[in-house]
Amino acid sequence: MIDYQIDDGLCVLRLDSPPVNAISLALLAELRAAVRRAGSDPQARAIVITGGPSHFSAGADLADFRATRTAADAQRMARTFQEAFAELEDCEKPVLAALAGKVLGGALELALACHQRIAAEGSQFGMPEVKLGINPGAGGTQRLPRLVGLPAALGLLLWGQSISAPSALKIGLVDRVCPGEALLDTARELLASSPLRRKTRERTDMIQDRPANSASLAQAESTVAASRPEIIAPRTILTAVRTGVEDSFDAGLAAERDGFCQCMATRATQNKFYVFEALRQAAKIDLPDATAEPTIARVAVIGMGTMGTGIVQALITAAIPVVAFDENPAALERGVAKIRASLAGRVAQGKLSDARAAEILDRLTLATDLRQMAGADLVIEAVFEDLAVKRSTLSLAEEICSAESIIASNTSTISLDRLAEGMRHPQRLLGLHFFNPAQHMPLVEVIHREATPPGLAAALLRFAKRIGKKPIPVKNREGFLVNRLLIPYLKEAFWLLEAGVEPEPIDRAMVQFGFAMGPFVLIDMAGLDILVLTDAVLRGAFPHHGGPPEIAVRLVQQGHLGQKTGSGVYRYEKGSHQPQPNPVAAGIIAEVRQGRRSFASPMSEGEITERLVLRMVNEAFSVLEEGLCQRPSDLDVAMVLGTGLADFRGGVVKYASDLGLEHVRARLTALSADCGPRYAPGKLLENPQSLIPNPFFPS
Ligand code: T1G
Repeated sequence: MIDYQIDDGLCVLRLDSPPVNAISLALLAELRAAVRRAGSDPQARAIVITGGPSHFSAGADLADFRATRTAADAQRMARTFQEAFAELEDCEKPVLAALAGKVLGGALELALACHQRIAAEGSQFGMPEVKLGINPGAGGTQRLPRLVGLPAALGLLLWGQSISAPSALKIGLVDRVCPGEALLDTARELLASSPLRRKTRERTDMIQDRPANSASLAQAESTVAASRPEIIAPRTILTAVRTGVEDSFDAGLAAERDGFCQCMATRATQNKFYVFEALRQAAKIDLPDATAEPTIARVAVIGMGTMGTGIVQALITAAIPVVAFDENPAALERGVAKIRASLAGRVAQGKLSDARAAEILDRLTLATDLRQMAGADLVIEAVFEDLAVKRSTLSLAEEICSAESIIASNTSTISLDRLAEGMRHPQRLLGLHFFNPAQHMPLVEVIHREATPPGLAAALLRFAKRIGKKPIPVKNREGFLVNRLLIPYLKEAFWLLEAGVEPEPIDRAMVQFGFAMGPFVLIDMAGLDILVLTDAVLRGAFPHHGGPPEIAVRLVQQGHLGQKTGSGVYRYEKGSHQPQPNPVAAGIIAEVRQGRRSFASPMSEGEITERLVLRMVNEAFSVLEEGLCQRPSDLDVAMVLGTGLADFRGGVVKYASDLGLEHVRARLTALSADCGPRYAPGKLLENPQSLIPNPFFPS
């Protein structure tokens, strides 16, 4: 794990623990021993600590966290890192960190404890701990402010974003930037010219301006005040930083350890770790060897509506040549104009160069003649969500493209078996369900049927990874994973309206629960017509879902489809996405309530949350019972990536597991008595063992 080399008076210690040089406690102990050895090695005038070209290190080994069962374990872990890095800092010989690739979390803290730092071009520096719901535990909250000052340090610690090598040089995080291949030579030259042993912990020049410090801390307080109460890491970071600046380095270290322990004990942090792991698990798909797979080099997309346009942009941005077809030339123009505007926006933000933007657009061919798609290896159908429209498009595509081509539908709900009826080669139809906006949303449901040859499913899963998406393999069934849960949830929200609850408290409750937006703001964005259409498909397959949500049906009948028509459940000023009360909707809601003899009757936030979230939970357990995904955590990953459900909830299945499945079953049974069979718990909940064990700190 630590490669020890003496090279002309320099002791080079190289972290060597693939794939990302994660710093396990074992590696840390080995590093400590190696530094001690170099410290007394007469051949070594100075020490260089380095790693691999793509990863100096991804930080502390998250696998070690699984063994963290108690607060004492967490204390011990943080103290071990802190003491190891303090010993390194006290080394009698100059220690220089030669950094390349990713330098994250505990790895950056290791570099901060070195006396000097140089970086290869292309390196990335970050303290992502806050994204895992923890504060750094290896001295980062103390050394970072002392090296780069409070504003830069708080930015890195509270947001967890990575910065580039030039930015790191600018804030003083590193002392030099050089080409990767010159890293060791630059280290040698710097150690020869200035063999410094400057201890970051003793530096005060960047934190001695007390009024400036107070101003930075006060500004950070307001940021932290806005963060979710469940996620305490921003607060513990601020407490540790403030203690270290206003009291002492050692007091700051103690506050850092305490904060680390408090974070580790929270459910929110446990769930963030669960989602981190679940995401990596989801990527592990048993794929047959690629030899049996068709190559996908050229792609055709049929339909340049909202989804088609987003899919085309995602593909050409991922270096895939695309032929985009739409029978309506105006739709083609609108689509390409949208892509141009989106790319121009990224150029304006400095995220893309003009040349790259032009390169991306060059990969796009617009077609008004279907025959132009003949050479495509993959044809993606992204036309309107209607069975007949999709079927005729699929059979047209079959006529045009070769028998070897894969045909994929971007349907969000319709069974592929129904879409394949009438196709000449139905076995080559799969689902490739992107999420809106497709150019940004990471999730893709890759849907396979009984008849799907494994090689085709594998080819699409690999293809989705190739274009930078997070694919989840799903067995074909109406609604697949996300919409199977989301549509009943949205429908239930409309039933709460009928029952007398107002839209605003329902939306507020779901934002409070952890969704990026409430159900009505979401459906206004996606379109109420989509809800009515997809619900019709699900009702056909799952009659126990109950009848159509009447308020939604009436709004659609009267043309209130949501943002795209300026009004849905809410009203929208031209060019604004800010929801305003919609008197028309209020009128329809009152009429439907009257018809149901129900009146405005408030419901507590807890009741609203239980009603909506347990509706998804029950559907989730049906999905697991039907074996539609490889593992329960895949369903959680799909809901977190596909619906904006916050990762601190872990996902719908994890949430139920945290509530306790006995309790969930009892609540569902009670709700089914009031609301009907859509809440009746399924077989999987009949003998509920804990489905997803808690990663650490058993409750
Ligand atoms: N520990 C253990 N394994 C890790 C790991 C880590 N920190 N980071 C990545 N892996 C594994 C990952 O599970 C996968 O394994 C493989 O590496 C490739 O990862 C004391 C407390 C580094 C940007 O939060 O953000 O330091 O699935 O598929 O897309 O204060 O992984 O192949 O078996 O994600 O190229 C802080 C977490 C730790 C960084 C690479 N560090 N990692 O992304 O590949 S806490 C982080 C990442 C800490 C100190 C504190 C990303 C990546 P497998 P990958 P990638």
